[in-house]
Amino acid sequence: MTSATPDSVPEEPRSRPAHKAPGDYGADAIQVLEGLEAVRKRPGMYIGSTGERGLHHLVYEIVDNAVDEALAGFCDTIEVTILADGGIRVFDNGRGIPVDMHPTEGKSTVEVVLTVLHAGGKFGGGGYAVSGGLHGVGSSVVNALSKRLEVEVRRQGYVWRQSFRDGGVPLAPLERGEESDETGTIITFWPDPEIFESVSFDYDTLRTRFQQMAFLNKGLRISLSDERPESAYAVDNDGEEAERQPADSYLYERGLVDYVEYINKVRKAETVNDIIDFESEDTERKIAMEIAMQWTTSYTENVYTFANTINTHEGGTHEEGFRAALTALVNRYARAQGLLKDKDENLSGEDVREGLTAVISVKLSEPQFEG
Ligand code: 0RA
Repeated sequence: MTSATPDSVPEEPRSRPAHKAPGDYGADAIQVLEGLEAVRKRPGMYIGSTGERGLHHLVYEIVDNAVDEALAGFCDTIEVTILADGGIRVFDNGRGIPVDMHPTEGKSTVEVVLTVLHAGGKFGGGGYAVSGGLHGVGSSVVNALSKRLEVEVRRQGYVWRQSFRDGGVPLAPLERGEESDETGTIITFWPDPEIFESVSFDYDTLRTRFQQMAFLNKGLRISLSDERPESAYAVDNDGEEAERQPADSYLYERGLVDYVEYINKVRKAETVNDIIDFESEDTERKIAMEIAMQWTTSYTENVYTFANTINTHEGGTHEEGFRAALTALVNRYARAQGLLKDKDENLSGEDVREGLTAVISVKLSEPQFEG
C-alpha cells in the first residue's frame, strides 16, 4: 500500500484479522479489514456507544452523507425506511458515490468509501461537507458494525451494486447492472446483533431527528417509513377497520423560520412580532450562519443553537456571540429611540431574551467540538 494508507490503519503488524474473509486476500484487503476490525473492537470510540444512541447513530452517519450531497446542491430527497426484517434503507437522489476505480486503492471508489476508515474526508474536497457526522467517520464505520450491507448506486448511465457481510467483507467487487439515467445512492444495512445491545430501531427517535434535520436544511425533503409488521396500527376508515404503517415526510421551504413558528405553535405561545430572520455566509472561510427569532409573551427563553446541524446544548462561541450582539443591539436601539434615558441602566441579557424563541445554526467546514 502506498501513501494513501489511512492514518487510522496501522502499518504493522499485518496479522490476519479474526474475520473469515472469502477468497484470496492480498495485503491491501487485509489492511482494510484491520481498519474495520479496529472499529468492531472499540465501537464506542467511533459511534459513542453500543446502546440505543450508538445504534441510531449508524442511520445518522449515512443520512449525513446524503445531507452533504444536498448541501453541495445535488440532492433534494432522502428517504429512510425501517424494513420489515429490521434493516434500514437510506435512499438519496444525489450524484451517487463515484463508481470508477480509485486511483491508488485498486478498487472502486464505492468500495473505498465503504471499507476504508476516514474515507469521507478524502472526497468531495472544496465543497461544504458540514453535516453532523460524529468525527465524520462515515459509511465505513456503519459497514464495520453491520452483519450485512448492500449498496446500490445510480451513476454514469447504470445501476451499480455491491454486497458486504460480517463487518465489511465484500462478497465481490462492485458490479455494473442494468442501465439507468438517474443518479443517487441506496445503502441498506443490518446492524450486527453481536455488537449492539439491541438492534431494534425506535421510530420516534428517528422521526424527531429527521424533522430537525429538515428544519435545518431548507428545501430538503426527508421521509421516514416503518415497514415492520409489528409497527402497524389500526385506523378507522369511515367505520372500516384498516392497518397503516407509520410514515412521515418533512420539507421546510423556509427552514429556521418554519422551525421558530413550529416551536411557538407547539408551546402554544402568544407571539408579539413577526419572525425576524437573516443569514450570512463567508464563502472564503467556508462558514455560514442563519438565525430566526421571535418574541412571545411567555417569560421563558428558548434559544436553540446548532453547529453543523448538531444541537449544541452546552452553547459555544456562536451562542455567546448571539447573546452579546442581541443585548448590545437592543440597548443601542432603546437609547437611540429614547426608550432608555441617559440615567437608566442598560437592559440585561435576561431582560432582552425574556419570551424569546430563537434558532441559530452555524455551518463550518472545520468544526471544533468539545465533549
Ligand atoms: C464520495 C464523493 C462524492 C460523493 C459521495 C462520496 C457520496 C457519498 C454518499 C453516501 C450516501 N450518499 C452519498 N452520495 C454521495 C462526490 C461525487 C462527485 O464528485 O461526483
